Amino acid sequence: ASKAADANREAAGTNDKKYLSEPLIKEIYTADPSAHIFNGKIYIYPSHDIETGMPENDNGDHFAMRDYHILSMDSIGGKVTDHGVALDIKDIPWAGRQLWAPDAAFKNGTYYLYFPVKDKQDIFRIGVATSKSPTGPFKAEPKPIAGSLSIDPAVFTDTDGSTYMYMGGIWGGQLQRWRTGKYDGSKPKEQEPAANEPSVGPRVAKLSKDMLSFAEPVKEVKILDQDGKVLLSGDNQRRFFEGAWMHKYNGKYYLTYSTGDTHLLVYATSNSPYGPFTYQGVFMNPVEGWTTHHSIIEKDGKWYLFYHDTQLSGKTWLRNVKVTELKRNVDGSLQTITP
Ligand code: FUB
Repeated sequence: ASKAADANREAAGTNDKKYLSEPLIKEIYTADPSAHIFNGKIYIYPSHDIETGMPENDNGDHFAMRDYHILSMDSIGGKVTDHGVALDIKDIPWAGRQLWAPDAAFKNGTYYLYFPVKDKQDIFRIGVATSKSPTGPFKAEPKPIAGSLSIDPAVFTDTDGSTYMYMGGIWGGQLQRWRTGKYDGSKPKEQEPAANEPSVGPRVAKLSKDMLSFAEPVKEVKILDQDGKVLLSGDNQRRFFEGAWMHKYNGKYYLTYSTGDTHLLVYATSNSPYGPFTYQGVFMNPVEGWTTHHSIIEKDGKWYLFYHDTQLSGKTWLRNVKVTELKRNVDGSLQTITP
């Protein structure tokens, strides 16, 4: 199967569906792929999954990753290169454990790698590291971004040049512990608001020109149903769980995210990057494995979804990244992919 996939990979620019559902790389386990195009080339910033023997629990302790490898390819279906270790947890001065889903951006001639990791008090914060190359090595700033919280940074640059970071994830991602604006570690780790209370929204903040800090206080993003009511915490087929991504299409902002314990990728749209967003529907049904995490890019007039599943290992904490085409209907709505 691997040889067949490699043969397909060599066939330049193939959109063969079988190839597109193959793991992009089989030598290491990778997850949470944040894809970007820099200088016409596709770069993927994934988590690097490893076996650590940590027990599997709702807090995500079994995701105990320690470094990042960046992948690149010239085209969808092209050869995938693993550029080796780009940042190691031992080189992040404030880090404790669990290097989770990263993202990247390019501005001012510099590449920025944004990453969530627990600090030495076991609280997730988001850090930033810089490099002159999209593949690193990256040098981490001495402290986390002031005001940052939780996990899964997704960095989006709008058509006017403003850059925003979306972030957050509940349960092991700790976002539910920030409801008062301060971290509250007193409650059980997976405790959400009551089922009939508003769900916990992802957070957003505009980045400063230097890309190393927030230009404004972090705000909660509201996700509403078609009647304009905030999605409830008990609505776990639709409420935000983790893994936000942002893209813009025909002037509209598309917030895409995972529903976590119901394993869906869903989307909501708005006329503003701050929202409120209105829930629209599911665009990907559950993959193999507990987590589902994605990114979306446009390349040569087509849209692609990068995602992961557990095809190679069958273990939820040892994942592999993949890519497939994301199609839209004429009204801009996303077609549903069944992996
Ligand atoms: O990879 C660790 C965590 O699993 C990510 O931060 C989440 O989005 C989920 O994919």
